[in-house]
Amino acid sequence: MKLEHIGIAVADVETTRNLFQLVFGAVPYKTEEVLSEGVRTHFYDAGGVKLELLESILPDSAVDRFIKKNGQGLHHLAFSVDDAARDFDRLKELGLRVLGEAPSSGADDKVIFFVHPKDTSGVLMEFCSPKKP
Ligand code: CMX
Repeated sequence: MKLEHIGIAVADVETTRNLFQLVFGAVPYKTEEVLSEGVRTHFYDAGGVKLELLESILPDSAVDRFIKKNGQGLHHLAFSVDDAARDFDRLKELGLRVLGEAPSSGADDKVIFFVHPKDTSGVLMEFCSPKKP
């Protein structure tokens, strides 16, 4: 099991970026939009694991719905796997509700998929593997 990043849904990304800069002197090493997920992502290196700030850029994106329902906060844990496509099929065969028809292209050069939080102890889990060259 390898934790790759922690996703945090933020309502006002500038406030959180300023906080991280003030508290840790940290700035994102990458900012990237993932239009298929309706988000802009801001990645921090937190020493062996990454933090991903998630800013909704489309109305009714998963993050927009999450913030409207819960407010900003911890959104998901992402685990690194060798081959997201293989694990997508494997977890589906185990009876878990994998979300979407297939893994998709995510931020930070990853192929990603999610499992419904109701099947994973209430924590939304992402599985990601490096994009093949
Ligand atoms: N963590 C824990 N529970 C969550 C959750 C989250 N992030 N998001 C939703 N839930 C819970 C809801 O509270 C709800 O529980 P109750 O039925 O007890 O109220 C249940 O899951 C269903 O949620 P919903 O609000 O009714 O439904 P949504 O339409 O928002 O769908 C989900 C939820 C997980 C299927 C959807 O958010 C999804 O497909 N997520 C995967 C994609 C994603 O999250 N993308 C954003 C990140 C992109 C990135 O990192 O690049």
